Amino acid sequence: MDATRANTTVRTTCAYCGVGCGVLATPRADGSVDIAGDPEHPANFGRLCSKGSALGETLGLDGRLLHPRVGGRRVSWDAATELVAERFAHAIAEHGPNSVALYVSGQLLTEDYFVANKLMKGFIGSANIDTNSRLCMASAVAGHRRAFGADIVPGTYEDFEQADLVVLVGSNLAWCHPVLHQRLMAARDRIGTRLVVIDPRRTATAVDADLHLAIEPGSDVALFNGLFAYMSEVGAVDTGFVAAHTCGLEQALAEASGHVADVARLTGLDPSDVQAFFELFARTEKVVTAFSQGVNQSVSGTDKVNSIINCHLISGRIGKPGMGPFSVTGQPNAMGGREVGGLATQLAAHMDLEAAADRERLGRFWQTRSVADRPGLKAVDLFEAVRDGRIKALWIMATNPVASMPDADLVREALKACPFVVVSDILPDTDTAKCADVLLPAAGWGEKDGTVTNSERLISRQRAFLDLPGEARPDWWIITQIARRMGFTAAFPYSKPADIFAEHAALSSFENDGGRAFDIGGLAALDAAGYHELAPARWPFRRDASAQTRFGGDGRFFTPDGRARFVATPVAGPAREPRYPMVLNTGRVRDHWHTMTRTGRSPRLSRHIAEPFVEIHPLDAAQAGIGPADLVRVESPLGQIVVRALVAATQRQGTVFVPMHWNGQTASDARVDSLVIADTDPVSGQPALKSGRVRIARFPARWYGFAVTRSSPRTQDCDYWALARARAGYCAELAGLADPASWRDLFASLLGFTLAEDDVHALHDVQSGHHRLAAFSGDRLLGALFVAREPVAASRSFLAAALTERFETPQDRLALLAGRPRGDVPDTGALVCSCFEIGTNQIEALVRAGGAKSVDDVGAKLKAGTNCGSCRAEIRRIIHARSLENAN
Ligand SMILES: Nc1nc2c(c(=O)[nH]1)N[C@H]1C(S)=C(S)[C@@H](COP(=O)(O)OP(=O)(O)OC[C@H]3O[C@@H](n4cnc5c(=O)[nH]c(N)nc54)[C@H](O)[C@@H]3O)O[C@H]1N2
Ligand SMILES: Nc1nc2c(c(=O)[nH]1)N[C@H]1C(S)=C(S)[C@@H](COP(=O)(O)OP(=O)(O)OC[C@H]3O[C@@H](n4cnc5c(=O)[nH]c(N)nc54)[C@H](O)[C@@H]3O)O[C@H]1N2
Ligand code: SF4
Ligand SMILES: [Mo]
Repeated sequence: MDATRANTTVRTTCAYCGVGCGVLATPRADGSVDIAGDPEHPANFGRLCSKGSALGETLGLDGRLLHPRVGGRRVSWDAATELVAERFAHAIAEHGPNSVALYVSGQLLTEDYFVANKLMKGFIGSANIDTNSRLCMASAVAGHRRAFGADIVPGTYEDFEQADLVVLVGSNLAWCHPVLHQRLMAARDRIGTRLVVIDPRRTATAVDADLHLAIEPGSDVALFNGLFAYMSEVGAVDTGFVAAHTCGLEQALAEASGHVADVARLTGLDPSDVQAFFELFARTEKVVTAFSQGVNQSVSGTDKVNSIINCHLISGRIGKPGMGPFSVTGQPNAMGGREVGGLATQLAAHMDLEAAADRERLGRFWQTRSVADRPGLKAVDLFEAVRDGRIKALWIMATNPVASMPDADLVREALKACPFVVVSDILPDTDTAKCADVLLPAAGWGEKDGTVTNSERLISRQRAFLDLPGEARPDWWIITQIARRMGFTAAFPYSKPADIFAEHAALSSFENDGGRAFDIGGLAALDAAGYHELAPARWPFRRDASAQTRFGGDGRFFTPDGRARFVATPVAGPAREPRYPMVLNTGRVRDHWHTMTRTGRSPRLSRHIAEPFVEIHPLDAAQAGIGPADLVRVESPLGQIVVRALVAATQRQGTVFVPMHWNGQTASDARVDSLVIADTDPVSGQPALKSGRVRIARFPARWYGFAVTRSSPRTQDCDYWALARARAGYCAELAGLADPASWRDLFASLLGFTLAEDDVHALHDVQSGHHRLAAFSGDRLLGALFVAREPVAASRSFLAAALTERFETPQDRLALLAGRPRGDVPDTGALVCSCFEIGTNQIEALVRAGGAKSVDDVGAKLKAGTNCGSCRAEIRRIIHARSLENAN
């Protein structure tokens, strides 16, 4: 490290979710980095969640891509960029601009995103650039544009704190936006905010709700249409606002039915719950309705968004303190991507691809005649075009579509069939990077500089606090080099992110008389120092400095007549597929991020949930003959995966939930998107990632195993495996359909080396099928394997900790094989609090001993739940379960 960096604290922004928390990062001389929340950042005021707090554990360089590679061989940057430019130019010359494509990401910084979009839509002259935001925010964008005439999020996080009622629709806020959730819960403690959660699953977020509506998947439109009609009937209408600032009320109301009985039937809810929700919503003025992927990722995603907005427009509850519809964004720069026009259907700075005046304006600004004049291919269509040969050259940046796109095996096939695939990533071996002809090493979080925009339109700086490793380069630099080599030198003169930001800001106010909501002209004159120092700034940030915190409160919208639109949202029936009777719901867990390329490297984050799973209602599990912790085959018309059964009444009957995180490096067959058919919303093109159709069956494992190993285990001899990082090595869950010829050989192959007789301790009970093996080098454990006929019951945390201990006596080694913690090493159980590494057993013991009656008591005694707060709902669940037990 550059010595000047050591011990210097840098203000930056978290690499993960759209809450956009400010982070203080302090690199140390030993290569570690201390991470703390930034007390001055207005998104988090010093808080961080478990993922943010563990950012320091994800920065190591092992496994990083540090040099450009062509066909697997290291080449110079000159050679790599020349090749990419030449192949793209060649495809364009032969087959036209629409024969090339870019697939980018809401995890790029605004500056990266801006130049990628400029290259494609302004100079190559095609709009074939789409982004993983198509899988994430496209329905929200389309819904905003239909209702408001522009992609605006009207409110701010403060509204969550000022509301009397917060309705969370298809949002697991406690796990996915934990710091915003914490702000909400803190406000609730002060002012008694009512909380309604609408989610088919009883999530950690739903546990805390006053009312949880475990809705039939996909039926949100029926619920909000019902609410809309009810509000009209009971007169919860702001007639002045509706008359002066909206249009389309009658047509929209004609589509909606407010009969509670109908709504209950369509949504699968109890009529009294529906009634209670309608009454509460109608009578509460200060309501925030926040929504996320349970809304967006649906064939009716855009209609869901508009059905929610309709309820806010009719009551005029928008753009005022404590009220409004609020789209919670996923990725750190989901919003920035929308500002630069990252979607194939938009132009930069919120200009409209389909409006000639906007295209001409952009051409004037960029001094180009090549502005794309028709929308490009949306993600699902784009990979379809790659597969059928229409796309000859594809460049993927900062996203892993072979793991995250629906019909993911088809995406892999498409990449294999494509004549030229370029991938810019920080890792060489993601499922997608493995399909690349050219790999370009990108700079990662902490190494790069730029800006991101969070859910509440706050633009914050991400700042570098580490040197660029190897030959890694920031994405904007890579794109700029290739643009120049394609002949666009004058249009890509950038030497630093500040140059790009200045152009982006200038474009936003170029010929903008207030008709375009996105205007940050007030930041266009920042010089390099001003950009370096830029404090979090909310848009709009106009040149005339007129302040505006929210949109819509003044009744002004961005449609041609300035009025907001009610949109009629018809109710669609659920699709049925008798051979695949269950609905496959997918999403996130608390401590992992997407395809695990970063959080998978953190031992701490890997302990909360260490294995891919399928959550099944007990009755469905019983019917399929699946017991707790069995392995399950989840099958769809597209393929199958094998994951662990989590049998729980939190799941709605007839539906299962599988997390999206596990990839080809962390599990044998757990890429859930290989099961999901690529059905899309007709308006937004966003895929329905929460409503696959599947059937489930017990995976007929002959044996189950659990192993800990010091180095990465070789799992090729196991039919099922899932890996997680541990403090000093790895944990592996294993299973096989047939016994191996020798358990010792299987163990040796797992460890990857031949074992000397003396180094192995083993216990075999052939009768019961229990086998336990451990290999030592001196007093250090190299690895251990526990095998059983049923799911292995040994304590994972105890065995993982054994990798860090010394085994001096034969008794110590025997105790390990017995699977028993030694007296001095208590078994902490499954991890609950990642920040302080507190497990279930510790919390249960405290509660059982009468030492804690509340989450705060647990915090006072064990510190659990007192830092990021992400685990408070789980602690509450443990206390609740124990108190029931004590009562019985
Ligand atoms: N820990 C963690 N946090 C993250 C991420 C991560 O990977 N890990 N990713 C970030 C990103 S990019 C995003 S987009 C956000 C996503 O944040 P969320 O949208 O909150 O997360 P998900 O788990 O995808 O889905 C939310 C909920 O939608 C529910 N749902 C499914 N179908 C329906 C339905 O038909 N109606 C309703 N009302 N609900 C339904 C699911 O049961 C699920 O609990 O999280 C961000 N934060
Ligand atoms: N079934 C199902 N599928 C889903 C979802 C779901 O809920 N269910 N959610 C969808 C949603 S909302 C989203 S947002 C997507 C997310 O899906 P992806 O975008 O595929 O997820 P990530 O794993 O975050 O991929 C980011 C990639 O960028 C790399 N990377 C990290 N930093 C940098 C950098 O600075 N530069 C470059 N060039 N690369 C970098 C990482 O190593 C990683 O390979 O998944 C979607 N897929
Ligand atoms: S809530 Fe957590 S993941 Fe999201 S930005 Fe804040 S610290 Fe990062
Ligand atoms: Mo997302």
